[in-house]
Amino acid sequence: MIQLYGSPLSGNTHKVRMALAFLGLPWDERLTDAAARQSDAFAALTPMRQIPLFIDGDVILRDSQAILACLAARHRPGDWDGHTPEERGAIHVWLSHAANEIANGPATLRLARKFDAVIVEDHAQAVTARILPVVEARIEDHDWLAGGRMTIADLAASPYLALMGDAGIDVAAWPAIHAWTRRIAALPGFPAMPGWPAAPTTTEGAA
Ligand SMILES: N[C@@H](CCC(=O)N[C@@H](CS)C(=O)NCC(=O)O)C(=O)O
Repeated sequence: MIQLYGSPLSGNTHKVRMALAFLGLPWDERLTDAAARQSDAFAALTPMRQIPLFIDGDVILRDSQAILACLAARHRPGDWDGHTPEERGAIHVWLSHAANEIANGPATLRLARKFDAVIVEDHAQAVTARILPVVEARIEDHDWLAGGRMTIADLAASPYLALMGDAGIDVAAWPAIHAWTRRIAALPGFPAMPGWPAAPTTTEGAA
């Protein structure tokens, strides 16, 4: 069975958790807290000592974006990872934003607010101010980040935007992003994550 080293409040872990749940794949989640990440046993599995870490038989893969790409290629090729070269390119734009601006902006602000991490606040605020309007503009008139359906772009980019309230960001200022994260929460099999906005109710959906 697939093993996923992660932690309940890790947005990066949640990217993989969502993919596994939407694919209907069983997995065994191994709680890997800060102490466990520093252990020699964990370092032997991944030199970065970071979660998420995905293990399936002989395959050991780190980095949430890389794990999503592997799962898409295995289980939803040409769908979750793009139908055409252009769509693939568009998906990779968002994988890069997830690993760069979203990680260094909203995710970093959340680390400080929720976990007391020491950060360079001005930099995190500046990166956040740059990326949020870009996501909001895309998602204002599209349901999904790339292509006309959910792809790994949405799985990679959404957790730290769904959790922006934890980062001290005013959710009301970003209504399209908020609605998109709720759309993701409404997908069949969505695994719960503390702080993720709830799926729309049936009444809202009918309105
Ligand atoms: N690029 C990696 C970043 C992973 C990451 O930053 N994980 C955090 C938890 S969400 C972690 O393990 N932090 C501890 C550390 O960096 O030492 C990914 O996308 O998976």
